[in-house]
Amino acid sequence: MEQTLILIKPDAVQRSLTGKIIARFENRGLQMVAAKQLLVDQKLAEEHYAEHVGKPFFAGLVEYITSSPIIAMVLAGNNAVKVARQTIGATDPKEASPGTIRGDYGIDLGRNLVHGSDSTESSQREINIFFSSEQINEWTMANEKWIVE
Ligand code: DAT
Ligand code: MG
Repeated sequence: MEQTLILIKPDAVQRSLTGKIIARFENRGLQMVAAKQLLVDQKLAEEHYAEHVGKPFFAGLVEYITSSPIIAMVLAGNNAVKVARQTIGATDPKEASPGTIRGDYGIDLGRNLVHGSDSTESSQREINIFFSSEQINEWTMANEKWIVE
């Protein structure tokens, strides 16, 4: 069973889109196996976005993700990484297809609502930054009750 890290970013939390966004993933068949609200600090932000160190938008990205609370969650399901990325849509909301989260709720690249891991390697690294193994719902992971038979 694959896992992916999703962050509901400051803009989406401030706009009270949390429930609508979680529903998109649940409707798709992904199962929430961990979740918390937190204010990301500088160190956590730099660790999470390590792949973007040195890029011109890095400082702004860190400033933004630390600016107000986010929701971090782990979603599980078959091909969870790819399925979540499809549900989220293209990085730039202007380019994201209608029907995706970014395509339906956003217009600004710097305020694109949601983060989703881009590979299984990234997801394991990112999940470990935000959650301990004890915080993952092992019962749900072990009992694939949500899978439609
Ligand atoms: P994604 O979030 O789709 O995985 P990414 O990993 O390439 O996209 O970039 C991380 C975030 O950084 C992205 O969600 C928004 C921001 N970002 C990416 N490219 C940018 C750019 N050219 N200018 C400003 N912000 C950018
Ligand atoms: Mg990315």
